[in-house]
Amino acid sequence: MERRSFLKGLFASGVVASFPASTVLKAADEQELKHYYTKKSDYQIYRNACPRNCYDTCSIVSYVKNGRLEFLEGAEESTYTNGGLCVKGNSYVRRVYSPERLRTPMLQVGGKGSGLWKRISWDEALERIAKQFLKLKKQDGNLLGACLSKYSGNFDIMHYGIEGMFSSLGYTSRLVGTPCWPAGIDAQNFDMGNMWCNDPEDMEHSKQIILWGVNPAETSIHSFKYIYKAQEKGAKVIVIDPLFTTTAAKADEFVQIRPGTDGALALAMAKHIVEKKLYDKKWIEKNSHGFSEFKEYLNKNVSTKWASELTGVPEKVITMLAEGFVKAGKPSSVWIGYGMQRHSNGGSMVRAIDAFVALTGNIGLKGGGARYGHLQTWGQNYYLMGFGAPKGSTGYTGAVGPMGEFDKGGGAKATYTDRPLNINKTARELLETKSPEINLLWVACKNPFGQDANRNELIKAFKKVEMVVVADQFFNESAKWADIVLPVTTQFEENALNVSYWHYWMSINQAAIKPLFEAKNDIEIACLLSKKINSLEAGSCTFPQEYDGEKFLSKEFNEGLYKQFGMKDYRELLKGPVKAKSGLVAWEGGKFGTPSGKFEFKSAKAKEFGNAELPVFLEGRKPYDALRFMSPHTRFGLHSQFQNLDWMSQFNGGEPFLYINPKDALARGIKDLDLVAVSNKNGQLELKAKVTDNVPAGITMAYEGWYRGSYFNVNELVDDTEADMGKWKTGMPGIAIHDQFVSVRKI
Ligand SMILES: Nc1nc2c(c(=O)[nH]1)N[C@H]1C(S)=C(S)[C@@H](COP(=O)(O)OP(=O)(O)OC[C@H]3O[C@@H](n4cnc5c(=O)[nH]c(N)nc54)[C@H](O)[C@@H]3O)O[C@H]1N2
Ligand SMILES: Nc1nc2c(c(=O)[nH]1)N[C@H]1C(S)=C(S)[C@@H](COP(=O)(O)OP(=O)(O)OC[C@H]3O[C@@H](n4cnc5c(=O)[nH]c(N)nc54)[C@H](O)[C@@H]3O)O[C@H]1N2
Ligand SMILES: [Mo]
Repeated sequence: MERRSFLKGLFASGVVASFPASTVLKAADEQELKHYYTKKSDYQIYRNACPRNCYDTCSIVSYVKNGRLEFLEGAEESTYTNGGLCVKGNSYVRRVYSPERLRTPMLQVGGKGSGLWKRISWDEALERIAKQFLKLKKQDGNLLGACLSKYSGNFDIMHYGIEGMFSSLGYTSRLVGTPCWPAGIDAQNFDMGNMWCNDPEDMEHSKQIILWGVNPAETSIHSFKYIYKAQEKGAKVIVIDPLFTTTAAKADEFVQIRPGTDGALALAMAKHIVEKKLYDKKWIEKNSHGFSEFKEYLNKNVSTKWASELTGVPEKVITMLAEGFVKAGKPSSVWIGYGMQRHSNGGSMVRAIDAFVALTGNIGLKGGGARYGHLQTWGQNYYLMGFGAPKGSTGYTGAVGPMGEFDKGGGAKATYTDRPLNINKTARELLETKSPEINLLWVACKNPFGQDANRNELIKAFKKVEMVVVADQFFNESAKWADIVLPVTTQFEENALNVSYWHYWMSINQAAIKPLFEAKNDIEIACLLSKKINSLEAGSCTFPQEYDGEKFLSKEFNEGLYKQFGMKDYRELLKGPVKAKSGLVAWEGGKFGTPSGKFEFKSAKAKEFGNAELPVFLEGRKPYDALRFMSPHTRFGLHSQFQNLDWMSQFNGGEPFLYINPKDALARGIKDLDLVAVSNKNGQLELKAKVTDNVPAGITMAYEGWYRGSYFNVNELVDDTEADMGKWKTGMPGIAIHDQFVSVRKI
């Protein structure tokens, strides 16, 4: 931020050359100094956006000179981005020009994992892939043997054209669901009828904020200014987390809880305010359904003593937390983190927290709410998804569910669909799916080896599939196990459109520079594949055959979107990001999207999906090894992205650590920075230990991520155990990423 405001000052004065660089900028390298001596008018300025899977989805302004991206700033028009980028955003220039970017299509001639690669032309790559699609169709009578693994490497709207490419080829197999937030999505849908939260910018009006299992100081830094503003106005900020996080360090109070027990805490808080008659009786009577049954459940099953034993939180703290939230007054808010629900009982924890917030009457208020996420601004046309399967295509007719087999029972049903496979069990699905087996896997915007469970099983799975295609910017471990690698562009080399699942801004992304090397964007690749496969066998693909980024982008807008954003033409976005004009307060007036139209303490829908009707306590997974292992997110990377850059590596030290409590370290003879082996039934990692009481005894932690020069992968230790919810709205249950256990020893 400092550097940005410095630059801003320089630009405001028009010319920079008068600054005595030697005194002010001692630390700046030559590359940086160049900017301080130039006029803003020397640059071509473009609008861009960060398309990564992140709350903040920043609006970017980029500065280009002689066709080269020189530097970036956060857009100032967005009050959320507010002119500043995070450490990752500021490293983008290096990402674009990274010497390690994939440059040309490649074929692994020695077979998967052999490391024997040959550079091939785009034409050869596409011909090989097209022929594999045609072979499978001929052999199986359908394209269910082709599978797409795509998630969140790039979350811009245009990239849904990758799914569109698959739909345009026929009915295929899809790894559906999400490893990210599904349990909480279902929970909020059961309770309120949608996942919908307020504009984060209104947190500044909150009288108290509980950050419950969320770490915005690392994962949503732009939200923090609103938290600080609330704090400055006297709001207490409380963090509930098993780990003493960066966010906890900035809070007024930190409540350290045993992982997976938050349901008990929230229910005990609910019981306490019901007992003390501190709940919002009027709101509950008017706007809720099933309160008396919930109250009965609390009376029979919940006590602060019971919750204290389970959670490790003293009874007094539980009652103070509950009373404090009510007494702070309205509006007060709870931000429920995605990290918290990655447990076998994650959905039930979110339901319990929702119930507590509802009891306090804080839902539906500006500055209030049980905040989780929203998709209110995602009403684009998804134009590239709409072309449909070629005439005569057949597909899946079986039950929709994990491991579901293609029903060959005569194809009695007239309608075909794609075959859904579970994204959280990718290895298992690739190995076990039959009739037909998966023999073409297309991986884009996804790094299964970095981010999916059962890494060692994935090696077998990738080897089993006849052809694996990985489209990426970098040679990650998924690429290592591919047959064909396709180099893709960064967002600065393509047209795109971005919205957030947290804030309410929409940003356009322009092609600021030409594609580097032979890289092509995913949608152009789809067009080229369409052209190629149709040339081999006419009528094989309905996807457009000519790429036109601007035209495709223009097709995303509709009247509803224009109305919501108060726009007449999408080109208005070229002047800067635009914020939605409506929907900024979730559930205003107590009108909910549930069958009863009320907040449902008692949800028939939850029962339909095999969950309890009420927000009840569900016990977490039993330990299967000595210490719990958690793998949360870090500010220096976004999943497997950014930490592979040389800049970030220099900045961050570039190596992973196992964080372990002094007690656990002492018991194992481990000293700070000793090399340790961390192992369990799934695999083993070797890394240095950091002995710290930021993690409590009994818990170890390593940040997820891919580090430069290594295939280090926390998912070596993570299995594919399911979360309790997610199936309804995302198609598959979530994954219990933090319910893992390990042994640790010095090596
Ligand atoms: N152990 C553990 N595992 C986790 C998590 C955890 O906390 N702990 N978090 C989970 C969560 S919350 C999530 S959301 C997932 C994320 O999992 P992924 O969606 O797989 O995550 P990324 O590493 O962000 O992106 C995947 C790849 O997309 C590539 N990419 C970027 N832009 C483009 C593009 O335009 N086109 C193409 N073709 N590729 C592109 C990147 O280079 C990267 O290799 O991970 C999950 N896995
Ligand atoms: N810099 C950066 N920003 C990111 C990302 C990134 O990788 N890097 N990823 C983006 C994505 S895809 C996501 S999903 C979000 C994730 O955003 P967050 O949810 O903020 O991040 P996590 O690190 O997954 O988890 C948050 C916290 O949950 C805690 N937690 C785990 N189990 C429990 C529990 O049982 N109870 C409680 N109370 N807390 C628990 C962890 O200790 C951790 O501190 O961030 C987004 N933003
Ligand atoms: Mo995520």
